[in-house]
Amino acid sequence: MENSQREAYVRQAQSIVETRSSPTLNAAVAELQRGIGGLLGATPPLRRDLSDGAILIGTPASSRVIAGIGLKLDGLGSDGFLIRSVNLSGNRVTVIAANDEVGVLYGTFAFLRQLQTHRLAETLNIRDVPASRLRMLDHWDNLDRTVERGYSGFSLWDWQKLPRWRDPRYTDYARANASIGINATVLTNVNADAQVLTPLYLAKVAALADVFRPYGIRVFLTARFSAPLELGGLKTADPVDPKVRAWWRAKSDEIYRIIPDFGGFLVKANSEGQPGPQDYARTHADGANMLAEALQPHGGTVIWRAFVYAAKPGEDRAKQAFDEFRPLDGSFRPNVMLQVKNGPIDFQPREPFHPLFGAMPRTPVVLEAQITKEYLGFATHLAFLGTMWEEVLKADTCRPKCGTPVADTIAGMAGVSNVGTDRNWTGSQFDQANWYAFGRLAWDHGLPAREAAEEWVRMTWGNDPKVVEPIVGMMMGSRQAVVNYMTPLGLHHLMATGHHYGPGPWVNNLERADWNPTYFHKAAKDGIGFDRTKSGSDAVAQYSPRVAGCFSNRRCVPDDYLLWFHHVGWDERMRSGRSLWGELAFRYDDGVSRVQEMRRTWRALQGEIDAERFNEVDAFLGIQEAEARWWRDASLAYFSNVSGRQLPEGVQPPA
Ligand code: GCW
Repeated sequence: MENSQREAYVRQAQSIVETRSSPTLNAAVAELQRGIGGLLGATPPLRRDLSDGAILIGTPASSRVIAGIGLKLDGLGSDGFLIRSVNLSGNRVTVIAANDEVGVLYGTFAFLRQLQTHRLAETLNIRDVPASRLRMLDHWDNLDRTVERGYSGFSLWDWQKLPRWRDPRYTDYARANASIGINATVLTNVNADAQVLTPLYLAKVAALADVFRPYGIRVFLTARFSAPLELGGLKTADPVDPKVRAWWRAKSDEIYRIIPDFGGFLVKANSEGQPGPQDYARTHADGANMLAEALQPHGGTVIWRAFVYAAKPGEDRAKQAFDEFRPLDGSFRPNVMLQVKNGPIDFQPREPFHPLFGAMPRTPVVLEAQITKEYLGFATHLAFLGTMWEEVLKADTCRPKCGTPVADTIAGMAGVSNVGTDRNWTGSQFDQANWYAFGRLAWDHGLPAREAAEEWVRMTWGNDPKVVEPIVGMMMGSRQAVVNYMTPLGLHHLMATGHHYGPGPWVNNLERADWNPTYFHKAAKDGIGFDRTKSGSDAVAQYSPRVAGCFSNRRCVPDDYLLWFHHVGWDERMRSGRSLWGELAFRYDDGVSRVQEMRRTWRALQGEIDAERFNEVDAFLGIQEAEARWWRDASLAYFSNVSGRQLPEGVQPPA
């Protein structure tokens, strides 16, 4: 930073004024002191009185000055905040104000972000309110500390040492989350273990909740539907059985006695082998409502997942969640939310938006995204997901009318966490950006992915345009690179079995038909792609008529979703003028070229970045390039075989 700029910033951060101490306000003060001290080299003292250059933080209840200066706090809700430069008795003061203390904390982090990205204006006038009330991380952490689909070490939750040892990392986790607006965390895997609901574990959960509370983060747990059998010794978990209902009521009373602000339960039921109400011929609504009733007196919420595909064997897997849940709209209790994955299959590099968005007007819907990169190359492949989430948030549902993007249909966002015990938290330097961008987009659904990327780059790698521009560029193109070398043109679920790492489009022998890559690509002599139009599974009919009309129509459907919705002949012409086979080969090869380009861009930054992180990223990009080739070569070799077509000229032959 230039000296003159630094001095200007220092003049704006001379002291901090907090007039009532509380855990959350104290946390805000600590962040300001540490942040400003670290960034500007001068730690502002905490004062009770205002003077020039003070930062005054608080709520109308905590500060008489804030209550008295006519700030417009209505409409900010509990989480929104104002940051204003004001003149108070001749002193230039920055006010960070909110209705609730947690809003002050969010404002504090926003102020620090402006400072760290060198964008702090001399006169501040910021008003910010989150788009959704629920901004949640879902951990798929098991009680033995393994993490399902986790690529960054083990679970942060050290159950054995809890509750008495509170690892300082829990506080840092809470700080990091609060800094991006996350306000809820589900500690345990949706493939749930009932043990977490026992008194032994609940005491540990309560300790974590205590650490997170000042940072505005509420704790949720996953509830195994059969817990009344496993823990309660009952003979059934049937949701209409009075004993079962009483068991859940007592369990929730017990939880709230020790965690008064407990968030509630997240439930995966009747999906991939998990127990659920359908085991007793009841509906998802019966199950969710039973838990909702138990939580309701305490203000808790049931978040029920829509990721199911079991009910009608043989039905296109993409259709099943919609078919099961749409008829239930209106039958859930008010404290039930429905959590829907961004797309209808399963966190693929690209999917069209899930048809349930906009189709459940009487049910609060939470958009579930996967931050951990199960299908995008785990921790080593660089794939910035901000662009994926921006794409889904912007997608027009045309429900109830066109001009209604997914963002306007949701009541919250949940991200499957990529956080673990690795020293860098997320398994790679660049995967931190996905945690960051998730939080920022959950807060502001309209934030451009590029902006989230740039903020993160400035705060992580530096503010020099020499660094910012190339790295943002790499990030912005990275997800499309992965799409191209793994599953271009709307292909999906071609990953190797079980672990989902590396190519497996030839796999055709799995226990369930709808786990096989061949089920999804349907490549044969005549062509490739899943016909989901009327002549096929008719999954398109689940979208609004306008959207369905476009996806069904070869002239309207975007190339990106072509083979998701259509079975296309190998020689058919594409928009590019190439044949489908030529286009497929081109895209696979393009995916590899894009990774090579990222590598070159990164190499050119040598010397601008500390050697340790530079070398790690460089090595990871090397892995990504080798594996992009592997994907391209293996996939094209297989499809060339099935189609009986040679690789077009200009595309490198499989090694
Ligand atoms: O993406 C798939 C994963 C499973 C996961 C499941 C789900 C937690 O392969 O590991 O289980 O989705 O979302 O429930």
